[in-house]
Amino acid sequence: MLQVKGIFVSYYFCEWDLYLTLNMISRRKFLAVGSLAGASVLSGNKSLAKTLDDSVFTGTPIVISTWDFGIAANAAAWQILKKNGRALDAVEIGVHVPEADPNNQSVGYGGLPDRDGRVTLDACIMDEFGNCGSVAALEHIIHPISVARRVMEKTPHVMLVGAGALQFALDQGFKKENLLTASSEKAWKEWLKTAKYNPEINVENRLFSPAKLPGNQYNHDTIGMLAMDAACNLSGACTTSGMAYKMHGRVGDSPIIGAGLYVDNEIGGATSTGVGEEVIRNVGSFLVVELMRQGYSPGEACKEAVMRIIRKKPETAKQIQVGFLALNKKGQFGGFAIQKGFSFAVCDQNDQRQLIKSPSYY
Ligand code: SD4
Repeated sequence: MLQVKGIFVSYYFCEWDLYLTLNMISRRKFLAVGSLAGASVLSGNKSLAKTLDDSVFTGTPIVISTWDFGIAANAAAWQILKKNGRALDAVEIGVHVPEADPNNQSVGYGGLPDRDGRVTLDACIMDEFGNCGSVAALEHIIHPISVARRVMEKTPHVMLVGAGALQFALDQGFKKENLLTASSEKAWKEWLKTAKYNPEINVENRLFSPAKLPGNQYNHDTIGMLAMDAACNLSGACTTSGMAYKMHGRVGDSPIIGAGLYVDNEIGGATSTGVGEEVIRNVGSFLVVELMRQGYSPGEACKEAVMRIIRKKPETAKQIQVGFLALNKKGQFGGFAIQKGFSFAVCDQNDQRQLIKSPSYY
C-alpha cells in the first residue's frame, strides 16, 4: 500500500492505472463523512466500511464508455447520476444517444446492415444485483437496450432472439420502425459490388478529429457503458448493430453476458468492442472482472484479456481490433486494445467530457 495525503490507495504496477488513480484522488470529493469513509472504500477495508452508515456515505458517481461518441452518451447518463439516480437508469438512457443517432452506423438506427441488407441489433444490460437481460438479432426497434431491460425485468429469461425478441418488443409497446437509413443502404449497395467481409480496424477513428466530436459520421462503433452511482452501485450496458455485412443471423459478443458485458457489484464491470468472435472465445468481459477480483487493476485486467486473444490467435490478432474497458468498485478505470486507435470517454463530477486514448498491444 502507498499512502498519499492520508488516503490509502492500492499500489499499481501499471503506470496508466496509477496515473488515473492519483489523478482521480486529487480531484475526488468525499462527501458527508470525509476521508475516513473515503479511505475505507478506496482500500476495500470492509470491516471499517461496516462501521459506516451507508445512508450517510455518498460516493462519487462516474460513467465511462467506448469510443469517441461515448462523450455524448456519458453526458446523457450524467443527467441521472448527478441527481443521485441509479446506475442502471443512467446506462440505459446514456446508450439511447448513439442508438437513436442516424449518423452512427454501428449502433441502432442507421446501423450498417447485414449482407442481406437487414439491420439486426444486439444489446444487453446488467444491474447491481446480477440481473441481466439481452436481445440478439433484433430488427426494427430503435432502442434494443430498453427491450433488453424489459427482458430482464418482465420475463423469467435472460435472452430473447430474432423474431421472438421482436414479438416481445411489440407486445411491450415498442414501435416497429425502418432502421436502414438512406446512407447505410447506399453503403451496403456499394459493398455488394465486391461483397467481401473484411472488418476494418478502427473505422470509428479513421478520420478522428476532436473538432468533429462527438458522435458524428466519423466516429462510430458499438457502445459499451459502465457506471457507478452515488450509492456505489454498478451497472452496465452494451448495444450495437454488430459487424457490418455479417451473415444474417450472426450474433456477436455484445449481447452475450460475460462476453460483451459483465458486472459484479462486489468487484467491478467490464465491456468490450471490436471483433466479437474473439471476445466470445475468451469470455472476455467476465475474464476482466475475474482478473480484477484477483487483484488486477482495471487496465491490467483489460491488458491480460487482450493478451489471451493475441496468444491464442497471434496471426488473427494482427488483423483485427478488440478493446476492453473496465471500471472497478473503487471508481478506477482502465482500457486496453489490440491495435492503436481505441478510445474511451470518461465523465465524473469534475469533467464530463474526457476522452482517453487507450493503450494497445501494437
Ligand atoms: C460485434 N463487438 O458485433 C461487436 C461489434 C463491435 O467494434 O464492437 N465493433 O462483434
